[in-house]
Amino acid sequence: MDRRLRLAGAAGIGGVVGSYAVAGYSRQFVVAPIDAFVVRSTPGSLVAFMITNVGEEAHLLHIGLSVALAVGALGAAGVAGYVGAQQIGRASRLAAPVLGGALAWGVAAALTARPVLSLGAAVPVALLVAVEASSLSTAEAANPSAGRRMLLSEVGSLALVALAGALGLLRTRRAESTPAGPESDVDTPATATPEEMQQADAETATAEADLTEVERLIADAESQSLDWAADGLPGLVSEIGGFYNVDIAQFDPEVPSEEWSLTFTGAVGEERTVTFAELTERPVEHRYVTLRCVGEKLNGKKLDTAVWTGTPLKPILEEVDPGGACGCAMLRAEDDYFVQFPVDALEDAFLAWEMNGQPLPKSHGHPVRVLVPGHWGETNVKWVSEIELLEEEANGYWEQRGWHGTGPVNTVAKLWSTTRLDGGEIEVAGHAYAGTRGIERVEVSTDGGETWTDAELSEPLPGDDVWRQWRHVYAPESSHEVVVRAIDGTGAVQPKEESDAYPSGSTGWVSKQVDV
Ligand SMILES: Nc1nc2c(c(=O)[nH]1)N[C@H]1C(S)=C(S)[C@@H](COP(=O)(O)O)O[C@H]1N2
Ligand SMILES: [Mo]
Repeated sequence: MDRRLRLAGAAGIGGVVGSYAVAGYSRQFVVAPIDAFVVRSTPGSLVAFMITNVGEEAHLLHIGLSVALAVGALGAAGVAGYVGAQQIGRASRLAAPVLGGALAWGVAAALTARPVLSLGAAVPVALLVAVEASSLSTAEAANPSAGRRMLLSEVGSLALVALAGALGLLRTRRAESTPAGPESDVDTPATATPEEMQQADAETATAEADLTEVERLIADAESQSLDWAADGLPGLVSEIGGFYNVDIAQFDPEVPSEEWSLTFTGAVGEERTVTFAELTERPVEHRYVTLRCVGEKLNGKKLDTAVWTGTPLKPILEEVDPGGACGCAMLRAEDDYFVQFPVDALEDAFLAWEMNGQPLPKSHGHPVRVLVPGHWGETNVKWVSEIELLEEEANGYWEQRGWHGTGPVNTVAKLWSTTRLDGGEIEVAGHAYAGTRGIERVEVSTDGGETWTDAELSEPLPGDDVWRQWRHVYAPESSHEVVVRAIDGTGAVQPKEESDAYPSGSTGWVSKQVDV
């Protein structure tokens, strides 16, 4: 029994590591579908608790569980093969690894639907079962060198695990550094058809033609950024690599542009499917748009801005003649994410395929995402695939889990940095955002909220859904509490009353104790 458990552990780890070596940290990794299942079956209240209290590290928990489940499944396959072969009879030295490997292959292929890549999981399982079968027979033969051979095989396995791990890491890095697109997709055949090449050319061409315009917008944002002492804060346009990320799935969908399409279904005059080529031929616009996640803490950093390139959704929507009694639509995506939304609120929505002049990175929805001005991050559906016009309201993914995140964002002024300047003065700085209401003023109090002074603000960037930077420098007299609040474009002061992110977004004023 003990031996079998050890074999299961070794074969399971070998299989998972082997799969990682060939697939990297992608959707083809055996752990990915298990993780999707784990995430899907986690109760909403637990997810909300994790997001607000544990944060990003919570991912480690479900990924850890999913890896353990994958090890268990592949290990069980290996042991089943081994035991099965023993039942059959004497031929177990050959039969065991073949059977064990085949079962592991079946498990991996069933999970990932990638028969060839599943060999990466199956081969190590077969090898480890083979080692066990042969060590058992040598042990039975009381071979004096059996102990040494066992040790050798253990050291050998460890080395293989390390090698496979390195391979997988390399593969993951490479997949991340190449912009997500046809070239980084495993399934793309090596020889592209003429249409495919044209398609790829068109995509690069739009990227190039737009570059100057986008570059100008990025340069404008740079020159309008406040000149502050603060270190490590985003500019008015966030770097792609620093742009926050929120995904329901740990493994992002991989959707080549030429395989992408958006279908309008449900209560429409006529069902209609738009391809990537059709979409990018429509009138192109570049917009500064800020996104903020409803699940972030009051002074959290799930707030970023990019220059997005895309086309307005409204004209396309009008072409399909939308109907439906509720005046609402369900937006669906390739990762089985879905958001329900009033059609009116989609009036100003945007279908974006570039971010800061680059094709959308995989993690931000490649090839096309929705941007809805002024609404919480969750409405900005990535990898969007379907817009269904509904007759009746229905809950979206997060709404099913108790969140109220489809409405307009709350007003917030972040206090992201407190810097002691050389002269002994203190600079406080951050970003402020109020969606389409815009930021009118930011006020700072250095006496715990008794008196308020206007902070310096960056010039507003064009667009109706962009943050602003604020900064205030003062000479402290004694230890004190600094508080910051924003006033939006309608004149409303950011509400003082404090609440957690769950379910409607955090509220309150950010404050910080400063000791001098
Ligand atoms: N398809 C899909 N779209 C999605 C999500 C997702 O998990 N899947 N997350 C949403 C949430 S909660 C937020 S806050 C934003 C984050 O966008 P980003 O990852 O590009 O910053 O995307 C939204 N769109
Ligand atoms: Mo979010």
